[in-house]
Amino acid sequence: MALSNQQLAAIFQDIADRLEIRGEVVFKVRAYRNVAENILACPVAVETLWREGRLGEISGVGKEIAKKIDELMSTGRLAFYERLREQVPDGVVEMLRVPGIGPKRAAEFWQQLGITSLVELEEAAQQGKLRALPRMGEKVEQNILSGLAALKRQASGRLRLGDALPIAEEIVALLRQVAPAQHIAYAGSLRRGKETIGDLDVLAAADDPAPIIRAFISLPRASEVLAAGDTKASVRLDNGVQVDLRVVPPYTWGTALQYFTGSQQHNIRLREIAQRKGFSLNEYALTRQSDGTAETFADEMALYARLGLAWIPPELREDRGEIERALELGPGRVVMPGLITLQDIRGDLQMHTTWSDGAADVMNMARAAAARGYDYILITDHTAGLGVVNGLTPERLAQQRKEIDRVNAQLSAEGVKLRVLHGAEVEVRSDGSLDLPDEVLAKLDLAQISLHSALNQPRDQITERAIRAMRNPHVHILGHPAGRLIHQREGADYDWEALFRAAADLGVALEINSDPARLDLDDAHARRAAELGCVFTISTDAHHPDALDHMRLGVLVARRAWLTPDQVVNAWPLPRLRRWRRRA
Ligand code: DGT
Ligand code: CA
Ligand code: CA
Ligand code: ZN
Repeated sequence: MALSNQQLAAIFQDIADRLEIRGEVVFKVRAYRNVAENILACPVAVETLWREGRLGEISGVGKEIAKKIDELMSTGRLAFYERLREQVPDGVVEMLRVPGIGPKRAAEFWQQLGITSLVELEEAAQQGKLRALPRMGEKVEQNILSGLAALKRQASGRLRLGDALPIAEEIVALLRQVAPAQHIAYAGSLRRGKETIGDLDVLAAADDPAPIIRAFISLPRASEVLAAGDTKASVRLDNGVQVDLRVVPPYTWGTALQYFTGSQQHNIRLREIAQRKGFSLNEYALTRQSDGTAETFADEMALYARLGLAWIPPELREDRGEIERALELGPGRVVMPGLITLQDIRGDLQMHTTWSDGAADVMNMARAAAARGYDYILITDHTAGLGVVNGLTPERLAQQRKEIDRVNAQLSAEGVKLRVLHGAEVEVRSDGSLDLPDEVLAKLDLAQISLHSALNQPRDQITERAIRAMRNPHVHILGHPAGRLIHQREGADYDWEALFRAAADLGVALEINSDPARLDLDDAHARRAAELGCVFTISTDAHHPDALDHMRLGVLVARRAWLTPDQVVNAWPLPRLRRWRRRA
């Protein structure tokens, strides 16, 4: 078993990490770290030194460590290390990769909160659970969340929509302070609402670009200026994301915004249309090829109109049929004018409270939702089958109903229009049976079902399982259908066509889960489901009042799926929702 110096050093480094997390005395931990460094710096293969009995020549290698190297070299294993790996979970060591987390913090998260993976760490930070620990506050949680986002971005090269959006908004707001009267907007895949973003594209209109460029390259979060010219610049942010800025003259705003919004496929189609009319099209102008006269456009609508097209919402610009629709409708019109918007949303149909793994009680979630202008919310705490959380039994559900009745009475006494509905996120067991008996389900205002376990079942089995669960007449919503986590976990391998046909047939709504890690269903699946006649819910799955703001992410997914309010159950007034509940 030949171990390279790097491999050996990595083992000792890992031993040091795990010992430190376990709370070992400092000098011992330092001894392993020193050895790891000295092995890396060693010009000779440690294996050679070992064969020649010269391990003592490596600085820091005493008797104890020499014995360990000997065991590793001769057997390829190290009993001490294997025991240590059982004692300290890999997921806890992985936390050290998050900027701002050292062994002490990792140990606290593990021992005080039972966190043993990055996924659990992220959930705990989002739910505001870390701030309960000593010397930790909201700021630390925010830093950990942005550190986690940076890690994920490194792994995939792309940032999740929910992580990119606040960053872009902050940049736009800061630039706007410099040039308050000008157009400033993000473009690119973010404006189209894609679920992941490669880089951020920011566009500004100004006669004098200099102050905007200066403000951009000195953004507090910019750690590196990649390029800075008279009208464009690029920076890298502290979390590794690249941001490109273009400043254009105001009279070309429409042409530039259209071009930099993309998608590339959409732009290619648009250029073809321009060429057929005898023009060339770029980010500056539409230019007549016969005589070179250039037309510029101050807004996008005018550009689309000049090409004979209706204006197309950015979320649809993927060359998935929107150009054909725009040609049919013609200039001055809008493609899918009824596309769902955040203002159409009247309620949120998935959230958790302190009854299971949420951070706030029913009343606080209700007040937070009322502050967002909603007419209703559905409380959907986990049922007991999920195991890991404080899940609801039929008895506790009955108690929860009483609390919800009290909250509703209080809200109505205060003149608040919001109503709290009683639901549950019911576990679908691996055979498709549900975690609550029918007579309990029947008492809920709406029942949502979710699969959290055995997501890797073969296609036929998991499809059958979900359909069996949806056949229960008390079931209304299938939560986060794929069960995917962006950058972390592929979803279930359904026969999607069969699943969607069954949902449409049974009148079960499919959730578009707005959690930044989920966005599930995704845009393509939701669009296909809609074609097959399904209806949807757009929910936040909030475990904390602040997470109710994720609704806009789900709405972006729904817009990319071409959905209208008529297809989204929680865009309906409460009486229509109640009628739908009693469907045959
Ligand atoms: P991303 O950043 O990978 O998430 O995707 P986008 O769509 O933001 O792509 P990006 O940042 O490379 O470029 C922004 C937009 O600029 C893109 O959507 C369309 C436009 N664009 C960039 N390069 C080209 C090009 O070579 N041809 C055309 N037609 N458009 C381009
Ligand atoms: Ca981009
Ligand atoms: Ca770009
Ligand atoms: Zn939960």
